[in-house]
Amino acid sequence: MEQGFYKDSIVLLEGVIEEIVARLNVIRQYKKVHNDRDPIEYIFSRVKSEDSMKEKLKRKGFEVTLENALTKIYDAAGIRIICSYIDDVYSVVEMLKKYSDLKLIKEKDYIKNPKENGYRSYHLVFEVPLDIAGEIHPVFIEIQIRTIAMDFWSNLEHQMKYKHDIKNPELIVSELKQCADEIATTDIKMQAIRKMINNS
Ligand code: 0O2
Repeated sequence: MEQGFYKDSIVLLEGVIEEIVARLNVIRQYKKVHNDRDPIEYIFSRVKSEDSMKEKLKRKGFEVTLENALTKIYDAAGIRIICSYIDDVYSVVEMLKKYSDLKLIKEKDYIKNPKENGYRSYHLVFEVPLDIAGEIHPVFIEIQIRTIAMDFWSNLEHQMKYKHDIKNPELIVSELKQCADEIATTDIKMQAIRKMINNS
């Protein structure tokens, strides 16, 4: 088997993703059979690419080593949960925090406190005790939870990172910021309309 940057730790990173996605899917099924609303629309997951990990280690001022990738950077394993409504985002956050074996390492509410560029999302980092044949391996995982609209925006904004020859970057940044604010208003309105429909 070809050994990349993550070497045999790739098993831990893929394992932690599988474990958390499986837990989430059980809750979703459980809600469905009990006629309860499933707050999740889609779940995406990935192990951070080697190039992106090396770039992030350098950006954060760490030596490019596997040890640092697994202990200093928390998103080698990542899950993104996409919800329809802002309320759903917060209910997924609460759902995840109920797992008593997961240790919450970092929490950032970029919905209540958006980044200057307009980025909105809820980030949680957990340390997961991955049980492999009775041996416990602590593994970090970053979980990003956001609405469909926030996801649409951040995917487009993310493309800016990889384009270095953009004409009019100031215009694009300000257009994106305006879109982020409009999207936030629409997210709030959509939720209010849904409540009105449910209550009527
Ligand atoms: P990539 O290429 O998406 O993986 P910090 O707490 O600031 O020291 P960190 O890990 O940068 O450290 O935390 P943060 O702010 O929670 O960001 C983690 C990830 O969130 C990023 O990973 C992005 O995936 C996403 N993210 C954060 N800010 C933005 C933003 O402004 N725009 C977009 N599109 N995504 C963002 P990476 O490794 O930086 O990038």
